[in-house]
Amino acid sequence: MSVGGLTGQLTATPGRFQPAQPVEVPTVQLLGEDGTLVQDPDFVPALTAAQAARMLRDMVLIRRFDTESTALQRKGQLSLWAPLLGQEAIQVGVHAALGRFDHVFPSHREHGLAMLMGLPIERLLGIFTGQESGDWDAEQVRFHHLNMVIGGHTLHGVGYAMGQARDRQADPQADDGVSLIIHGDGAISEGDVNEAYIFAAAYQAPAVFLCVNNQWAISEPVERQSPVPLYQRAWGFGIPSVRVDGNDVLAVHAATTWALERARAGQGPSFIEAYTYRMGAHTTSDDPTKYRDKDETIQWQSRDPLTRAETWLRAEGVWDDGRQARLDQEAEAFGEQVREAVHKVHDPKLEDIFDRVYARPTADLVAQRAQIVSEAAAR
Ligand SMILES: Cc1ncc(C[n+]2csc(CCOP(=O)(O)OP(=O)(O)O)c2C)c(N)n1
Repeated sequence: MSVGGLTGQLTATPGRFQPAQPVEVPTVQLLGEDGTLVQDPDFVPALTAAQAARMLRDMVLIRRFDTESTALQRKGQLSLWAPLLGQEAIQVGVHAALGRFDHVFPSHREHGLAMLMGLPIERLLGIFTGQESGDWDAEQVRFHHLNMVIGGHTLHGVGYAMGQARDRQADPQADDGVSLIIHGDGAISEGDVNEAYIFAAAYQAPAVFLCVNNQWAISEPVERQSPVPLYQRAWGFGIPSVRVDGNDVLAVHAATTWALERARAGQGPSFIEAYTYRMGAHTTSDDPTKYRDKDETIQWQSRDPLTRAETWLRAEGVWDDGRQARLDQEAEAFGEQVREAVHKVHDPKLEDIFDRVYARPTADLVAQRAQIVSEAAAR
């Protein structure tokens, strides 16, 4: 084809149209797979021994919550469960980095983080019995609705972050809360998510995107969705980004701290890709042996986030058999608590659906609520 004397032929100039070489994927790791510390010039773990030991404890309890809940589903006491086995370091690392006013907009697998933020476990289990609508007071818990519509919550999170920034513009005494938005590798293909990135970048929203790359969106492998590493996608939106080892609690903590500080300092959004692996099924109704190789799963077992943290803490002299035995006991008691919590799940009251729709309910809603209450009383 020739237009105005120009030919439409492209010459294959390396590096001009796409990278000549596959782009390197540097991954932040502070705790090696053998549990020894790794130096990184940009991220230095700043934790006391007590904080680090607390992280191990939290990971152990989250794993217990997850295995108990999976068993509850097998016993027919939950309709469904979305296991988080292998992703504990992300939820604990994030939790340890959060400030007291920060808000979390989760995906559908962040049960451990929800628990650490103080959401009663029966409310989480209730989501998976189908009795809980997730209408807890998110302003109070700072952990928003567990999102089942893939990616939709990223827009809510960015909108909220923009509100947080406006609050501070209007009142310098307002709190310093920012928003942390968690989504999966599959969510990155959703239109909503890409709109969220654009909004966050355009308005320099105090938002952190944490992409949990567990490599599978149900049966879709991440490579099919993105020929480039996910953290590099953020560059196209002008969002600084980093990939971290998602099975390394120290790396997740350090990167999340970095990103939250940027947001708090008015430097806009950041993106963290936490590279991990979903050890279990997508949910209890799925069979991963149908679509993925057993050896892949076995390989990831050697990168277990709990073992790595424990090995490191023992080498540092802040963990020993005595502490481990006490933690095992605590986990046993907690397991029983989870099994009891499933019996505390109640059906919601019909009139509750009107609560928290608006900050100030409209006259129509007040009237509808009153009508439902009186009809229920007359039955
Ligand atoms: C808008 C929308 N499309 C499709 C689905 C069905 N669905 C549920 S989970 C899921 C995969 C999500 O993968 P990812 O974002 O990587 O999160 P992960 O489940 O791996 O934690 C899909 C496609 C959905 N819930 N919502």
